[in-house]
Amino acid sequence: MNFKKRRQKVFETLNNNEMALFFAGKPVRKSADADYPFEANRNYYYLTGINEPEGVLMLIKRENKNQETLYIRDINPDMEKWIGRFVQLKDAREISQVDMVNFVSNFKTQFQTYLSRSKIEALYLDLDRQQMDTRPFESELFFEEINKNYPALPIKNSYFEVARLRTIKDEDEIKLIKEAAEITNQAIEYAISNMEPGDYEYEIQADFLYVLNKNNASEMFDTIMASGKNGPILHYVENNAQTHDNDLILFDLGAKKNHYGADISRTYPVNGKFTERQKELYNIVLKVQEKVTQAAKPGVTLQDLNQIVIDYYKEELPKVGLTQPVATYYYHSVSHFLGLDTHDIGQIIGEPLQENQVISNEPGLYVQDENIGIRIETDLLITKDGCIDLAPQIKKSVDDIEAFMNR
Ligand SMILES: [Mn+2]
Repeated sequence: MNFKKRRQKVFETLNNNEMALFFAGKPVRKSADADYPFEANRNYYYLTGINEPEGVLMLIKRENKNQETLYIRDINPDMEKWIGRFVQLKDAREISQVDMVNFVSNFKTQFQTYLSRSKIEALYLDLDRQQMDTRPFESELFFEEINKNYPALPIKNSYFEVARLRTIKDEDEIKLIKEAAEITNQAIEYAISNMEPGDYEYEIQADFLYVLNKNNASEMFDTIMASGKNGPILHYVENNAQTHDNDLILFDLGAKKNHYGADISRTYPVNGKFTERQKELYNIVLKVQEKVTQAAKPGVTLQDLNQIVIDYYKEELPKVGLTQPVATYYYHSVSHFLGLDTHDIGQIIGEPLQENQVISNEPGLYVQDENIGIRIETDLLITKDGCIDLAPQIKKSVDDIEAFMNR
């Protein structure tokens, strides 16, 4: 990964004598002495490649030079005996391609020196806020401290610029998403090979996870295995119901490896054969997914893509007896960005797609009265004049699915 090039792009958004800081964050306590599994702030990771807590990346733009310093967690030999080897200075230098790497215990002193003895005209912090009332991230806590102690220093927000950079994927990122899609494919095929009516959803999930673990991969997000009446619940993750003959089961899942993952949905007949009614509805969803793929290209917005689904459903659903408003049967939208985050950042409502963005294509159809939930999702790379499916190998036609499940 070319982390240096990414930082270069951040420098391009700074003026001379401006400083930008990015924080890795700290583990969040779960209960007693246990923390939630730690993952570094993704903007910090995106710019450094370091997935450890406590780190700080400092960028200072000067007239003739871009100065980069990375502060990593101090080595603690006692803790290393408990939780394993910490990233060392040399490792951090190699991974991040930052020449000046230091321990974070030196950060505050050096930061103070920069502010008092060198010209810093503004400070950029990565002020990521999705909702009014969530727990503040490290950057916001630092903002409060600076605001109090350096009231004359202008603070600016780098979040939107970095988010914008993250929407454009480089070759390495695309390769990793494709690899994750292939592991996802293998795991799905294993799970549906073993699946039969009467299985509990968690048993099918266990087969999926088995293949992920065998590949040293994990879940991109909590796996959804929603059979029968659970299908219409968009983010159903309990996965504890028993399946029945003639049920559909909706998978929404993805493998994640090296921080990148796939976001895939498929819908299967538990017994290996769609009923006529299931087939009829399934093919409507599949058809509209193709239409979205045909339309996805630079210049088009995600709202345009969603409108394709709504317009097609308005025309087709009444023909199959679904006469309520479309929103009764389809209550999400067809696409989001995908990257280090499943619902990746950087999406501005109404902004047209650009080359090298990666988006999901996931029309769904949910008929509660009939215990039917169908979603078919793949991931698209936007190209110069169209798009490429990053997971074409994951079967989705009725014929391909039935042939595979009954082979
Ligand atoms: Mn999705």
